[in-house]
Amino acid sequence: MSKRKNPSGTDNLNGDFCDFLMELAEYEKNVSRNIHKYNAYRKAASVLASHRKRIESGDEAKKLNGIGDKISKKIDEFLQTGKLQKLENIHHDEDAQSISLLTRVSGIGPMKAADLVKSGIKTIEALRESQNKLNHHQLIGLKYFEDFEKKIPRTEIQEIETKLKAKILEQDPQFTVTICGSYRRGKSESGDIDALVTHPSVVADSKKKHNEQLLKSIVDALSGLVTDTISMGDTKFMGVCRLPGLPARRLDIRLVLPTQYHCAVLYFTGSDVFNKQMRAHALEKGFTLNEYSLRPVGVTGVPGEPVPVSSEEDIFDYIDYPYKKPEDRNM
Ligand code: 8DG
Ligand code: CA
Ligand code: CA
Repeated sequence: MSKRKNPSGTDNLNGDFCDFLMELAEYEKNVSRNIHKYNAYRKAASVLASHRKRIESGDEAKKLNGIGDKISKKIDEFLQTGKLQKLENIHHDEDAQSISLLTRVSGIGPMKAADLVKSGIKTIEALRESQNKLNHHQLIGLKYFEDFEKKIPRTEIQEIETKLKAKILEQDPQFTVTICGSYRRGKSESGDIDALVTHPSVVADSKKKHNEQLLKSIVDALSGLVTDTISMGDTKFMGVCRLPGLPARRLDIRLVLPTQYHCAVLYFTGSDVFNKQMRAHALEKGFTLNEYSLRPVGVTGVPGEPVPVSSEEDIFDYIDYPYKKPEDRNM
């Protein structure tokens, strides 16, 4: 039996189903570009992962929230034959495989990947011969393709966090910095680094120019750690960082308003499945929650003014949702 864990840290007794559902999800996102099916497969995988009993039939699975007729039939097929014909077909579809491969390059989305495959570019080597077809982000994605495929060990992010905070706070001690994403959820490895920064001078009516300069001053302070810039605006830096002798890593830095900091930390901590669940709960309680604010929704359906939030716990409190530590948000 598999040793896969579910979010509550117990063994995932349905790990083999989750694996094929996640593979189907990726196919729907990258090849079919059907975001609804992508979400449906991921939701089903998440529900099965936290189900504390091995599922023994499609009918049994169907009783769970988020598993309908189609997925229940796939579970039966998998239980009876040990495989799924749909996945077998996908594995033998060369164009589908090429599209999936090219979407692994940072900056190449499903559309661009399909375009490239249509024009005969089907491998990373072929892409290296056709760099004129790529924009700045995609070129960096290609340059670091092998590095970006590697997971980042937690200890390495800890080291980057220490350096990042030291350099930013040295610039101005009024900055607040939080590394969010899977790292904040306590994962032992992460795909990239999601940093959030705020500063008292970032106010609702502050000029774009001011925020742009502030973000630039942060990135300048990180010279030596940051090696490439993918893009930089007034609220978001996308780039690359690396520690000496180690692979290059994707780093995003977002500059947010102090009043919106906790909503942003909550949102960018994720997981995105957890965010969806929490947003749905907020709606049931008459609130709308996003990366910026928590707002009551009036009877007319029009959101009101944001409620004041001074911690992540506040947000849970307002909507009567039992507080979950970041480590318990790994759905
Ligand atoms: P990873 O990098 O280790 O693979 O995992 P992650 O840190 O959970 O994922 P991420 O893609 O870096 O996104 C960071 C958080 O942002 C995520 O946990 C929740 C939030 N988020 C959503 N929806 C989306 C979305 O559509 N795109 C991105 N990039 N982030 C999202 O809730
Ligand atoms: Ca991340
Ligand atoms: Ca990210």
